[in-house]
Amino acid sequence: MTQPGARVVVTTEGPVATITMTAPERLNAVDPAMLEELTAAVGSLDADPAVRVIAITGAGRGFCAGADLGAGRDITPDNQQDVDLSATLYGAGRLVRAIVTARTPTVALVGGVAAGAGLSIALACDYSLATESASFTMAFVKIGLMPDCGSTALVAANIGRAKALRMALTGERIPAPVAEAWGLICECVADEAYAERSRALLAQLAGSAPVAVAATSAAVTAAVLDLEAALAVEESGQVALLQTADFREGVAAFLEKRAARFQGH
Ligand code: LHQ
Repeated sequence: MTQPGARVVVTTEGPVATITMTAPERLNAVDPAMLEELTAAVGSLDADPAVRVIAITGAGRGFCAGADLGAGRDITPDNQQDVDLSATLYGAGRLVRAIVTARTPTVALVGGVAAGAGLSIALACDYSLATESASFTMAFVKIGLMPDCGSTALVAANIGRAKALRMALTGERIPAPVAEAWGLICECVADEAYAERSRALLAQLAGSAPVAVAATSAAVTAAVLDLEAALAVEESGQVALLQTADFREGVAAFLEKRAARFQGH
């Protein structure tokens, strides 16, 4: 168990390890330090043979609202904001890569909204279980960005190009029951059944043959997902978009709770 007050809390119960993103006041939006801790936690749990399943979840009413759009805002001049979010961009890419390549089965337990990088974290896992009241959004378009953190590939691999473009171009919030029907996530359960279903699923995966499970996940992933190609295209595109006035306007509009006025530069 990590120290109290930590933004990333790791608990283990027998063979089941749970990583909890813990910034509930911002729906667990992630900053570079959290991303580094999350990646390190996935790596060390994956290397521990006593751990047979890794769950990733969020504290409070959200799963993860993506990059922390307020990170460093008060302490860095405006023209440094891009630098800060680039660190988030690459840090989130490393986390998604660590989850996708983990040999231990990974489960996203999604009890609330998953947005931007939060959506990628959920979809990177081998299994995504959500409550009926959870929701999923690519969000990026609303702040003048393109999807990143592998989501161009992760989303399209699950639901196809048409619905992936629908999510990417509208930023609409997809309710968990619809996400399940589309194949975006593995399973959606009634809120009151979520705790029990989570326990049963984690117990089942923890009892599966570890080498077979690792081979299965790697094979299915290899068949449908070129994560490295997606990350390369996304990261070069996003680094350019982080320099735009439209991105700065998008973030300012979100933080000021108003509609963005994009100008195309
Ligand atoms: C937040 C956030 C947030 C800070 C809610 N940050 N505070 C990485 C880096 C580099 C390049 C770009 O790409 C990336 C990856 C990304 O993830 S970019 C995408 C970043 N995420 C977003 O754009 C999503 C922003 N959030 C939202 O659109 C909404 O909050 C959602 C739809 C997630 C939830 O809406 P509601 O349920 O209505 O909640 P809310 O908006 O009222 O948020 C609750 C609080 O959380 C609120 O703070 P307040 O003090 O007013 O209670 C928000 O400001 C805060 N929050 N997301 N990403």
